Amino acid sequence: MKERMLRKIRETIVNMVYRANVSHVASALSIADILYVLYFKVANISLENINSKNRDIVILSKAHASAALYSVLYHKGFLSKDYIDGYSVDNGKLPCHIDKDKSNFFEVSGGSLGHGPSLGAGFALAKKMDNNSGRVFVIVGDGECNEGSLWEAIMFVSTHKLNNYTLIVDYNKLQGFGTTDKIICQNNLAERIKSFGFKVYEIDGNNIEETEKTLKLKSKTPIAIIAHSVKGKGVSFMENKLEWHYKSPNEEQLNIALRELKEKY
Ligand SMILES: Cc1ncc(C[n+]2csc(CCOP(=O)(O)OP(=O)(O)O)c2C)c(N)n1
Repeated sequence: MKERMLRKIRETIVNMVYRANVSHVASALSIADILYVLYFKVANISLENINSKNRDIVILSKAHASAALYSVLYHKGFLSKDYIDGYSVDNGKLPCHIDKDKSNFFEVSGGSLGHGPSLGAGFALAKKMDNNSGRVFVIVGDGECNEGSLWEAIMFVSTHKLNNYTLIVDYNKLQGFGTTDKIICQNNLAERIKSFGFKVYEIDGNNIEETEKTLKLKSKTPIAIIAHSVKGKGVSFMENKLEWHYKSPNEEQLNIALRELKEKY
């Protein structure tokens, strides 16, 4: 069955990036499915409970892919259209990288890679201390795993046995200037994270059913999900193409992308 929302989310992403003439469209398309599953099927976050301490927390640490988060929050009804129209334009409501003060639905600010995992660890520890049941989901890129601060967070989460913490690695094998294996190889990521006492799953991060099933699992230990994904997923000429980390589509490319999305989703 086609999940129409996946098309809408992607259409909004490519339109936003085109209008603002900014980078990171492929990074956003890579995590559109994960964010959709989190906000529409798994995470306990709603208009009603947004100010409650007991709700879940979702942190997009690879915040350069903010267009995906903004699009999902818009389609979920958490952000109004004027936010989307004001993405990365003068006096607009949404900056390219996430600014937590712009909406209650942004958990943390982001842009400098490697900070989300530790911020998430703080939320997870606080939830444990408060005896509250909420879970914390942190999404990082595979290139972001090069950051030492990510490993500090993993050690902290493991020491404090924060089993309400789930790290999701968007493993699309590309980063800004090359393939992840050539820059700092992350091939044995699952074994390394496992060695810190995490329960680790490897999934297809663009498969909705598998992603939903895995994100709903609970464990006595912290969880990490290595989500194998395709950078640029859904637009053939962007898929697995390094240059689409930085390029923005022109009008012709936008129209081809929108046509393709209509066919696929
Ligand atoms: C600390 C830090 N160093 C460098 C950058 C610049 N930068 C932005 S995106 C990016 C590549 C990230 O790659 P990855 O985490 O694999 O994400 P994806 O490929 O999904 O975009 C880099 C190096 C940054 N934002 N923060």
